[in-house]
Formats: sequence, structure tokens, C-alpha cells
Amino acid sequence: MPTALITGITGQDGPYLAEFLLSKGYDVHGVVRGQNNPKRDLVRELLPDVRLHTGDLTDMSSLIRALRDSDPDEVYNLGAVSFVAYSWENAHITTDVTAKGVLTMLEAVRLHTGDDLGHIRFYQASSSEMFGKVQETPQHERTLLWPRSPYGVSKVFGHYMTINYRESYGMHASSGILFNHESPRRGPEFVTRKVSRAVARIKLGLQDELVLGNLDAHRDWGFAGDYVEAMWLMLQQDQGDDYVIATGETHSIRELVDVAFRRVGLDDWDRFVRQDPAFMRPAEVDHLVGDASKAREILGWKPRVGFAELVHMMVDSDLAEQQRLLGR
Ligand code: NAP
Ligand code: G4F
Repeated sequence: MPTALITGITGQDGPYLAEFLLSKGYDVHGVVRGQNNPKRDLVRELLPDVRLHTGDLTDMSSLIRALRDSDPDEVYNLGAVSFVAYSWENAHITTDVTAKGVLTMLEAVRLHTGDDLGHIRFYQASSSEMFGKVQETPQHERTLLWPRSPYGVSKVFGHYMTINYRESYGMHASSGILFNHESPRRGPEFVTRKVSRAVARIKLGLQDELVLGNLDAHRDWGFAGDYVEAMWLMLQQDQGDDYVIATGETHSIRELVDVAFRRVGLDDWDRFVRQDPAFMRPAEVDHLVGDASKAREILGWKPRVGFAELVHMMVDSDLAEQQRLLGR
């Protein structure tokens, strides 16, 4: 039975990946950070078969301990400070975790395996935010990186460090350049979930308005459940490599809002939405759309869930959750 260790097990992607790996017969371990992290119990409840280890990406000895105690064949480094807006306010923390944390994990793997570096396959959660002020459209693996936030800059560091460990030490290290992927498990600070949750609450009369920033930015949104399969496929190849994972379709925030409100029959949604400069970013990533042909050709990966289906899934889930809370 192969063994996997996942950092970021308490986030959106971690549980999807764990469920996917468990379905393939893996022994799955996860790293949880912090003292008395409330998400530890949530993960325990959702994923009772996953073994949890305490660790932090800023603390190398904790990572070495997690590696020693789990002895994994595959390491998925999903842990990060991942909210782009927050990264301007906390650029140092973002850099410590999202940038230097990758080096700390890579080095922990190298120290753990010693001369037998090929023993562990490594996945790094890179991001389309690295394309930032995009230099070509659609974006692919060789598109020039031009990050626009401390988060994006940190991801570029992690991306190149992963490539460097592959080239310097022959490590089986892959970098998945994933475009935005969402789900009912998405954190409520991200725009898709902020919209789906607000639409559900407005429909039920629990909220009057939805306050947003830039409605004209475009994102290539896919479903997180589809994207974790791509992570796994990368580690099943003979060599580590870099892959763009995307749908190839892009939509504005305005379209997202429109599809979400129409799902609950509120077609005249303009009256509920207000724009506030507080949600605008110092430097915006205006237009992301990915070319995932390399992943399609080499990994045989393609997305299953389309944009409208994804938005409907999130709105339906938030409606059910809000109704459940109302019924209590
Ligand atoms: P997420 O929901 O924000 O989860 C981030 C995870 O990182 C959480 O489990 C968090 O733990 C953990 N973490 C934060 N600081 C840490 C630290 N110091 N040490 C160890 N773990 C720490 O992110 P996600 O959406 O699942 O994304 C997973 C990864 O893919 C992230 O690296 C993200 O940057 C990257 N990515 C995401 C997308 C996307 O659209 N979702 C696209 C491209 C790349 P707590 O729960 O305790 O805070
Ligand atoms: O949902 P977002 O916060 O996601 P963003 O910035 O694209 O980052 C996400 O995807 C990246 C992949 O490209 C990941 F690497 C990263 O970790 C994260 O998962 O914002 C999406 C867009 C932005 O253009 C933002 O300006 O929505 C716009 N937006 C407009 N109003 C808003 C809001 N975003 C948020 N979060 N909240 C608003 O009120």
C-alpha cells in the first residue's frame, strides 16, 4: 500500500486529495499546524482514516518528524498562506510559509531520504497567480512569470525551488501550476464562495447585500475535485515535470454573480450588489486562462465539471447549509 503525506490537509484541496488517495488504497497522513487547531477535529470527523501529525512549514524539525513517522512514498505540499488579498497585509508571513516553507519541506525530504532521494516523489502546489500581469494568452508552462502580489512572488520562489531540487539532486519533484479551483469546501474569503454563500443568504432573507471589489477580473475556474486527480497523475509519471491545470475557459466576476443569482431565481441581482474599493487590490491579476494541453496529452487529464455546473453546485450547497442552520 503506497503512503502519502499531505501538508494543507485542513484546507480546501487537502481533504479532496485525501479522499481520492484513500479510494486508491493509499495510507494517507496529514500535517496539521498550531496549538489546538479547531480544524483538526473537522478533518478527523470527515476523514477518520487519515493519520494526523503536528507540523508547520516554518519549522523544519516538525516536518522531519512528520516524514519519519509517516515514511511516505509521495509528499503533496499543499500548505500555504493562500489568500492573495491577505498577502499584501502580511507579506512577511506569506513569504515565510508560501515561499520559504517550500524550501523547508524540500530540504526536510532531502535530509529524511539521505542518498536515496528518488524514494520520495514530491508535488508542489504552484499557482496561476505566478502569471500575474499576463505576458501571453492563454498561459502555458513556458509563459513568462510576472507575479503581482507577495503571494504570487512567493509561489514563484517555490516553483523555481522545486525545479532546482529536480535539476540539482535528481529529485522526482513536480510543480502543478493550477488555475483557480473551487468547491463547496472553498474558504468563505474567496470570491466564488463569498458569492455563493451571500446568494443563499439573500434568497433566504438573511442578508441584504453582497459587497464586492473588481467585477471585471477574469478567472479560469474549475472544480477542486477534478484538480486533485491531476496532482496524483503528475507523481505517477517516470519523471517529475511542470504542468498547467486549467479548464481553458475564462469568466468575469460579473458572470459568476449572474449565474449564481439566477440559480435561485433572482435575475435582477443588480439591486443586491455593491462595489467597495476596500475589496480592490493594489495590483490586480486581470485575466487568467490556462492552456492545459500538456496535461491532457501526457497525463490524460481533463476537467469534468464546467463553470455553470460548479457555480450551481456551490449555491445549492450553501442554500442547504443555510437552511440547515435556520432549522436548528
Ligand atoms: P487553503 O484552503 O487556503 O488551505 C491552505 C492550507 O495550508 C491549510 O490547511 C492551512 O492550515 C495550511 N497552512 C497555512 N499555514 C501553514 C503553515 N505555516 N504550516 C503548515 N500548513 C499551513 O488552500 P487550497 O485552496 O486548499 O489550496 C491548496 C494549495 O494550492 C495552496 O498552496 C494554494 O496556494 C495552492 N493553490 C490553490 C489554488 C486554488 O484555486 N484553490 C490554485 C492554485 C494553487 P490551516 O487550516 O490551519 O490554516
Ligand atoms: O477568489 P479570489 O480571492 O482568488 P484569487 O486571488 O484568484 O486567488 C486564488 O486563486 C489562485 C490561483 O490563481 C490561488 F493561487 C490562490 O491561492 C487563491 O486560491 O479572487 C478572484 C478575483 C480577484 O480578481 C479579485 O480581485 O475576484 C476578485 N474579487 C472581486 N471582489 C474579489 C472580491 N475577491 C475576493 N476574495 N473578495 C471580493 O470581494
